[in-house]
Amino acid sequence: EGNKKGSRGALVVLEGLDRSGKSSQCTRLVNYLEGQRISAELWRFPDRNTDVGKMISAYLTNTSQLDDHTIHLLFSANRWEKRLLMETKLKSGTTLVVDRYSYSGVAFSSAKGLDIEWCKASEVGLLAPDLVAYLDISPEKAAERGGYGGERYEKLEFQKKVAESYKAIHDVSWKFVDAFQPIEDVEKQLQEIVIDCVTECQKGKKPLSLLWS
Ligand code: 2DT
Ligand code: MG
Repeated sequence: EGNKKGSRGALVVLEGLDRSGKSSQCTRLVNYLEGQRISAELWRFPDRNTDVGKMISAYLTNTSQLDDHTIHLLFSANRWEKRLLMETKLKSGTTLVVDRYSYSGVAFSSAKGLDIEWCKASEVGLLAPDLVAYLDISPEKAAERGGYGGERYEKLEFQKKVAESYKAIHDVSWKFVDAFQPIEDVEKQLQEIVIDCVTECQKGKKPLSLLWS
């Protein structure tokens, strides 16, 4: 792994509304990749373990109040502080399966009314994913699954705005997966999409690129 020139791991991002199944699918995907003898790690943003992540967590649990721009920049900072490690891991041949990334950053902040271009600016220069898989489910169906916690943003009305934001920022490279299917069907589709991407990156002909492109 990672010894052939240019060979590297893939940066795979799962996006979607709350309760779309991202976290379960990320876990299943990493297990699958490991079963295929592919070195893989599960990452998630926000990473609540860092100092910045603790500020984010306090905001999400309504323990602290922050200006919309301020929290947006903290979410970005939380990715910037992980950027170097991310690059090191990818170059050493490890595939990263990431539960939310810059797209959540832009979708959630712009759903609050912030300008999309302003939201993107703090993400420019972060590593661009090799694949974005969007777990597609309507806000209503996601809400019916229950299990919204008490966190900020976990409300149907706001999730509807986030769904609109995702529609505004997605591009043709995104893979949309119907997330209302049985969990095993979603899992199978993701495996097929992801294995191709991992194989391409292993071949070493696809250099890492940067957001926002
Ligand atoms: P989780 O429920 O996945 O822990 O996310 N969010 C996330 C943002 O507003 N901006 C970001 O950059 C990221 C990564 C989405 C907690 C909430 O944080 C939102 C839901
Ligand atoms: Mg959540």
